[in-house]
Amino acid sequence: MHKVELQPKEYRDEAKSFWCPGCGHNGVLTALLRSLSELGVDPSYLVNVSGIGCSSRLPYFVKSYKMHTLHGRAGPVATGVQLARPDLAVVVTGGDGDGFSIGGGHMPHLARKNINMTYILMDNHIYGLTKGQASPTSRPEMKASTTPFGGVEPPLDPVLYMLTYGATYVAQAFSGNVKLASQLIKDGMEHKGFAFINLLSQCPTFNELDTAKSFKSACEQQDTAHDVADLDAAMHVVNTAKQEGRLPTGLLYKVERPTLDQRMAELVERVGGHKDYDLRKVIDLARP
Ligand SMILES: Cc1ncc(C[n+]2csc(CCOP(=O)(O)OP(=O)(O)O)c2C)c(N)n1
Ligand code: SF4
Repeated sequence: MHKVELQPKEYRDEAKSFWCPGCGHNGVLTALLRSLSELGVDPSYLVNVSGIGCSSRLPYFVKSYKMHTLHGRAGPVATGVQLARPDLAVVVTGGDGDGFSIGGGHMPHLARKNINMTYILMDNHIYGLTKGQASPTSRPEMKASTTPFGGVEPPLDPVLYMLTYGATYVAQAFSGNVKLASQLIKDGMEHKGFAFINLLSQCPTFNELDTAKSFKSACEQQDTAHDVADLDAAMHVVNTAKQEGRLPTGLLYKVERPTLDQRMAELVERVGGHKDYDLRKVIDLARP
């Protein structure tokens, strides 16, 4: 990674924030800017990709190359960027609806293929930009515009999904805990592989149930240390916390596994591939 020395505020791009006052996404941005500064990431080697939603506006505020793509498609677009230019730092930022509803088909493959990127999910348990519909992480107790009498479906847990999908780095924090959130983003960016960080982020405008206070208290009780390379231990920590109505925070799981770009580079080397390869040989193979 190309290094520079910049203050967190120097990573803030000019676009004026459009988030509501008190929106948890502000904490995610502050944490990300701090992580970039601590790592000394060169903005010209950084690509911030997003989908659609309030959370997906984040790249406008970060000095980097950036792409504001389609709803649920940030992951696949970021995959293309990463495989074409493995020397760049790729960060995806998006919401729970974006990532686990419309984008839910892509998530297992980002993790299983171990694409070298950092995926920051801004989990507010609601669709913010479209004015408050229930999302896949909404708790049934929440009354949303689409569920005025409460929900009839259980929520999914992004962290449990990611552990199952084979992500090599899984962490969670409350976005208001900027110190922990930035530490986890920093570690995630340093990690070679698919790093998933779930940041609980309140939407005071549309979600009256999951407030900054409730997220903070659910995240407050830290779990006892476990072996982060042990998948069963990580699953156990998450399941136990869930049963107790807590949200486990910090680094939950981390292992090293070859990334897709590494495997592809190895394959190219094994078969002696190069950009001047005579394509007529491939055509000859197809001749009857
Ligand atoms: C294909 C498609 N379907 C639906 C929409 C409408 N839409 C815009 S944002 C959004 C959801 C936003 O929720 P989330 O991803 O949780 O982010 P938040 O706004 O809460 O940060 C939806 C459904 C869209 N833009 N494109
Ligand atoms: S609607 Fe909710 S998620 Fe969107 S900016 Fe406002 S507080 Fe944040």
